[in-house]
Parts: sequence; structure tokens; C-alpha cells
Amino acid sequence: MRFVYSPAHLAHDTVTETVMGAVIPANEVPERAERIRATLEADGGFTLVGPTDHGPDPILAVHDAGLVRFVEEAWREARAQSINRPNLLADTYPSFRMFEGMSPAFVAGRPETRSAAGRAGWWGLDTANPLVAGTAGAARAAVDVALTAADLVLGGERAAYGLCRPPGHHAARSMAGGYCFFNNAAIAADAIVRATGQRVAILDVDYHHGNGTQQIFWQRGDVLYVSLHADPERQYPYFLGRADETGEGQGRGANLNIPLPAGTDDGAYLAALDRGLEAIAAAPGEIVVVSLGFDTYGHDPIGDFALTTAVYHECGRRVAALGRRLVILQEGGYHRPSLGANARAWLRGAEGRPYEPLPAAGFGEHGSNR
Ligand code: SP5
Ligand code: ZN
Repeated sequence: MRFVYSPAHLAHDTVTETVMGAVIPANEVPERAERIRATLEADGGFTLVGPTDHGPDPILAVHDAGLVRFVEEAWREARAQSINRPNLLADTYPSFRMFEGMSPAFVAGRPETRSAAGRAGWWGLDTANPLVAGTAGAARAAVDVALTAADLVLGGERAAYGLCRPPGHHAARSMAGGYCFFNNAAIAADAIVRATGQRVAILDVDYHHGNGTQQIFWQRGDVLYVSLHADPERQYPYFLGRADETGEGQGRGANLNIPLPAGTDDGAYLAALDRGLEAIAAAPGEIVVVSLGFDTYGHDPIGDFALTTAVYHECGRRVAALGRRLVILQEGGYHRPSLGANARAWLRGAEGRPYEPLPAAGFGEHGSNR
């Protein structure tokens, strides 16, 4: 299988994030993508290709131009306003309650403020989403990685993997968040719909609900969104991801959320995956975009599922058994020592190659982030 990678992600060199007010070491760090790249190269069965520049139009087809401007200007503007921290992180967000009683038209006309800190809140969801000097370039490159993987599949490949970083599925039309700036999977799915005129399904197996992807396609019938994730009753992004969210308007019935309990193990996960795959098999279309996360892993520092490396091989195998072509895009996964082995297992499963676990040394699946 070919996999698309760009070193531009290295410049998105996040250091800290905040969780409930506490500063902690960043989870979404360059080492994640480097681990996966190194393991796929060591496997010998994967071919690295660089992305091609697709320009801003596919991004602007999905995202508000204001969000794109913010991502591109924010770092320079923060420095110009003497914000001399290692990263730009908001502390104030425009809760919808701030605008209660005001008409949507009036609210839509509110200016975003000139303050860089204020703008980071205006366009953001949460305080765990640091923006640094290299973020804009990395986010642009991640979109190009996704679109190049889509091009490979549109060109006839059965499957291609885009090693996107930063990830994308929490980014909504006008909002960054959850380590995401541009929604790589949504941009790729939208581009595939435009290129083929066919329906596309997105299968999101990151541990978290892809609130951004759901929002972008909420009223669209041409993209089916299916997500397996931690129940928002206990986990980020808290305010979306419930089973009764099924889409509206043209998109009615084209959104399937499968929230799962803490401790979900291999068997329970595979049963839920089969439910998701049944929904995809029942819908028309030849291409599936996979939002692939490994924060479902048993040792993930921010997840609470119990999946093993071996089950990722079986997941890849079952997804490929749909018989559709796959654009597989990296989302989350924060237990760094296991990321290479987990990605390799999933992708080998999708190709019909045997699991053949790696030796525990080096890129083994155990160990801690430290
Ligand atoms: C792409 C992706 O996986 N984004 C995840 C963003 C999660 N951000 C909020 C994390 C909240 C972590 N709660 C930690 C509980 C640790 N026991
Ligand atoms: Zn996640």
C-alpha cells in the first residue's frame, strides 16, 4: 500500500496543552507521526509518497474562510500583540449562552475581535488545542496528504493511507478544536463526491466522536457518517456524539453514532464495528474514507477502551471486506510506543496481509509515553 507523508507536520511542534485548567505535556506531538512512518518503512510493504499541493479551494469548500484566515494569521498576530508564550491557547470562548435572546442575524454580524487571544476563542472549541508557528503549514500539508491519498484511490488504488498530522475530525465548518484545525477527512470526502458524483461513506473509528465531521455533513445526503466512540456522557467532546443524532434535512438518516462504554474490549468493539459496517454496506457508493484513531488502544493515556494491537488487524480486515476502496486517514492515538505497531497491524489487515506481530523491542506495543 502507498502511504502519504509530509515532514511539514514537524513544525507543528506542540509542547503543552491545558486540561481543566492544568498545564500538561502536549499529547498530540510530532513523535506520533514519526513513529508510524518509521514502522511502515521498516515493514517494507508500504511505499512512502509525498503530497501534492491542492491549493486552498478544497479547504474552502468545507470550511469558513474566516477560520482559514485565523489559522494562517494567528501566530504572526499573537507575536505582534506581544503574546510571547510557546503557544497560542485561548481562555475565553463564545458560549452560545452569551448570545441568548439575540437574533441569529445579529449574532452572525458580531465582529470576531482584533485580540489574538480572543480570536483563538472565537474560532476554537477547547483549551487543549495549542497553535504554534508551524501550525498553519502543517495543517495545510495534512489536507494535502489527505487529498493525495484520495487521488491515489480515485486513480484506481484499492486503498491508500494518509498519515495526517494534525488530525482533523473535531474541526467543524467554522471551528478548530481537539488538536484539529482543518477537517482532513471531511475535505477528502467532499472532494471525492465532487470528483465522482457518487456517495461517500466516512467510517470514524477514533476513540472520540468526530463532532466536526458530523456537523459538516449534518444536512447532506451525499456523505454518510458512521462513528464508533466513547459515550459523550463521560468523554470529550461531551456535547455531540449521542445515538439520537441521525442528521436533518437531506442528511436525515445519514448519520450513525455508536457510543460505547468505558472498558470496551476487542469483542464488544468488533460487534459495534459490524453494526457500522452494515450501515455502510446498505448505502450506495464505492469509496469509504476511514478516520483512523488508535486512542481506542488499552494503554492510551486519554482513552478508556481496552483494544489490543491484534484487533486492529481484524478491524482493517473487516473494513476491507466491505469490498469498497479505502482512503484511510490518521486521526488520534496518543500511546506513542504502540502507534507504529497498531497502524501497521490495521493497514496489513486492510491489505489482506497476515498480522505477524513485530518483536517487542523497539517499536513494541508495550511501554509508556515517558
Ligand atoms: C483527534 C483527537 O483524538 N482529539 C482528541 C482531543 C481530546 N481533547 C480533550 C482531552 C480530554 C482528556 N481527558 C483526560 C482524562 C485522562 N484520564
Ligand atoms: Zn481521538
